[in-house]
Amino acid sequence: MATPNSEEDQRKPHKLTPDQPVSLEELRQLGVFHWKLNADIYETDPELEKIRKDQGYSYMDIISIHKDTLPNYEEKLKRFFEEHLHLDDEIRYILDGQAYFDVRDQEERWIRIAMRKGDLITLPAGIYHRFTLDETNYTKAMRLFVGEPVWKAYNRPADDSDIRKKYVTSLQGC
Ligand code: KMT
Ligand code: NI
Repeated sequence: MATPNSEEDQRKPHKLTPDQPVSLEELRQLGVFHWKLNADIYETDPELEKIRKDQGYSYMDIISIHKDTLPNYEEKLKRFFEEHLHLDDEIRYILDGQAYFDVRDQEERWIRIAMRKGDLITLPAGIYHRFTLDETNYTKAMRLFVGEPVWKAYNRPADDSDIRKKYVTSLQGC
């Protein structure tokens, strides 16, 4: 993990010097949860089945993010990298390739989360975040959702929205 802030190529690691690693515990305090699974068996994986059942992730689809497979690739990647939030949790499971999710911490710093094959992550509703491919320019991800998916993104600033207020309140006392 690292903290990107510069105008440099978004696909680069953007680690601070010296590097400032962020623990999974710190991510949990932001409401971000992580599992490591075996992506080679995702179609039959009982561990994934259990998570889906326990969390109510009834919906799933698979998105392949590569210039030859994703319609409107450039435009979508640009949109994914704009700082935004959603009204629901964003749940992504990397099946192949790799990518970065950036999330804001309590002090507005960016935390860059390097996602590799087998990483499943949940970003809470109301957290400001963004997504980018890395220099390999390819990932395949499963998108999970509770009920019918809503992909709508609210670009920052969305500070007056109920979901943002609820999220900010949930951080207090951490
Ligand atoms: C989002 O809303 O940030 C995304 O859907 C990111 C791309 S899906 C791997
Ligand atoms: Ni998002």
